[in-house]
Formats: sequence, structure tokens, C-alpha cells
Amino acid sequence: MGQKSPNAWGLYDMIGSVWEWCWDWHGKYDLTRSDDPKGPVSGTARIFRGGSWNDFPRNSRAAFRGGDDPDYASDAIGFRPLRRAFPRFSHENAPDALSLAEGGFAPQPAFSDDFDPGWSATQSAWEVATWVQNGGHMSPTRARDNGKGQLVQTVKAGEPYRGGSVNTYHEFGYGRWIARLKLPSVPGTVHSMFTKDWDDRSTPDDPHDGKQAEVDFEFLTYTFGPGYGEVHIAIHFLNKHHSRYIDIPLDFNPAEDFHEWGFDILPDRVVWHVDGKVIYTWEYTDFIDPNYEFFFNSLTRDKWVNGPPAEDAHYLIDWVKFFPLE
Ligand SMILES: [Ca+2]
Ligand SMILES: [Ca+2]
Ligand SMILES: [Ca+2]
Repeated sequence: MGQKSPNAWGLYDMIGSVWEWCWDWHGKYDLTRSDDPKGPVSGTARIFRGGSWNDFPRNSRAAFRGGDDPDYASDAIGFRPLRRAFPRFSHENAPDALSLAEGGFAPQPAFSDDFDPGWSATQSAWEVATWVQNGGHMSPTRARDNGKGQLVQTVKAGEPYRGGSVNTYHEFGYGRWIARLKLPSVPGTVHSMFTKDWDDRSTPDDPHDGKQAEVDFEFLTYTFGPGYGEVHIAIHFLNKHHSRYIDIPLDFNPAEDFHEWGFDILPDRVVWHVDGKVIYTWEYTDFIDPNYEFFFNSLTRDKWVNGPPAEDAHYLIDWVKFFPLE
């Protein structure tokens, strides 16, 4: 491996040895797009490229392609494992998020909650989930006021597929969300702040008929350690027809202290930030303001995070604010 020169993108061994499976479905090329054509949206055969030990030299090149049923296997076809290598977020080097005035946000929040002692989810602002989310049953006893001015969501030790979630009764549009949060350091759980068009509130006869579009912060406690942690950021587009996500390494452990986590949901992009520093910006053109609800949730699962946790995990939420785009 790596004994020949790399190609223009620094990749080694792209041709010969074994063909490499590609994600593209087989189909005619799009004549309007010669640069990095994506292939059709569906099909029956996936592409492979690059030729193999069993091919003539003229076929051992990236532009030469074959295709077959994705279940097909052969000693001349392989694949290339990839890993994201994303630069670590640093408070010192990250750019500042725009101020409320610079970003065109209202100077005062249109919605906020300090979760003062005596907070109850039965007030008109929030509802507590009693239904299944992400494969886990949500219990009202796992999302409650801790009497110290915080909402606390708990995943209990050894209790699989159980968690807590609250979401707003009202729907929101473009604007900036910020919440002051402290995560648990217990592995085996996921804790989130996110928006989702769960329900179309204009159709009360159907309580679950939203378009499912989402913007997420998901905290991956299994990655947390001294001075380090990872956060999963994601967008699910309308009707969940596709999503984008990335795990971003951080220069701090989100369980060591409270931080102000936020995202700006704008007509052409989403900007995730922490303590007023930008973590990531995603630009897009096909995500439409979906009249979403805002959520906090905590859950465990075996896949992805290797739950359930060995100790109780408490997610502390001190306050949340929403500043609409003016
Ligand atoms: Ca909605
Ligand atoms: Ca509805
Ligand atoms: Ca508070």
C-alpha cells in the first residue's frame, strides 16, 4: 500500500488491485454535469471503479466503471473505508458568532424559560413526551424540575431504551436558539437540543403530521474525557428525504461546566455555536422553514452509543432563549 504516487487529491492506490464500490447508482451520465457526476437517485446496480488485478491496463483507471447488484461479491471488488478527519473546535481560534444586532435578530427573546423552582411541564409552553422517540420510551419522570432553577433530564443506570424529552407547544421560524447546558459524563447516553417539525399544529386532529425536518445538537457522552468531547450536529431535510451530519471534536469536555450552546436557523444556512464562538456553518438551498417545535431530550440505546449507562446520567438545562430573525 502507498508505494506508488498519490493522485491529485493525495489518495493512494485508487486504481488496480480491486475495483472500489462507489455510492452512485448505475445510469446514464448527466450531460449537464461532467464534474463529479452523482448518478441517478435510485437504481438496481451500484457503480465500481478503478479496475482490478484481473483487468487489462486500459481498464485500470478511475473513469472506467462497472456496476452490479450491491449484494454481489467477488475477489476483484472491494471498498475503501473512510474516516472523517475534522479539525478540532477551539474557543481560541473559532470565529465569533454574529451579535444579535449583526445577525438581524430581535434584541429581546420571543420565547424563554429559566426553569425556575416550581416549573411544570403542564404549563402552556411545554409538553413532556410520553411516546417513543428514537426507539426509546420517554417517561415524564425523566424530565422534571430539580428545584434549583434547572430542568433535569435523566437516563437511569441499566434501564434500556428509556429517557426524557420536552418540546414546545408552539412552532417557531427563523432565528437564534441559545441554551445554557451542562452534560453528564456518563457514557452510553445521548442528550440533545434540537428542532423538529413533529406536528403540524394547524391540524389538531392528527398530532404527528409534521414534515420531520430537524436541526440537531446531540452530545455524545461516550466521547467525553479530560479537556475533550464530541458533539454530533445534523440536519434532516423535509420529510427526512436525506440528512447531513458530522461529529465535531471540541477543545473542552461539555460535562465539566455549563456552556451556552446555540444555533441560528436562517433561510440559507444553519450556524452552530458555543459560548458565542462558531462551531460549524452549513449552507443549503433546499431546507424550508418548516414551523418546527423545539426539543430537549435524553435517551439511551445500544446502537451508536453502547447504552444503557452504568450510572444515572443527568442533563442540566439552566435556561433557553429564542431570538427571532427580524
Ligand atoms: Ca410543527
Ligand atoms: Ca397536527
Ligand atoms: Ca435557570
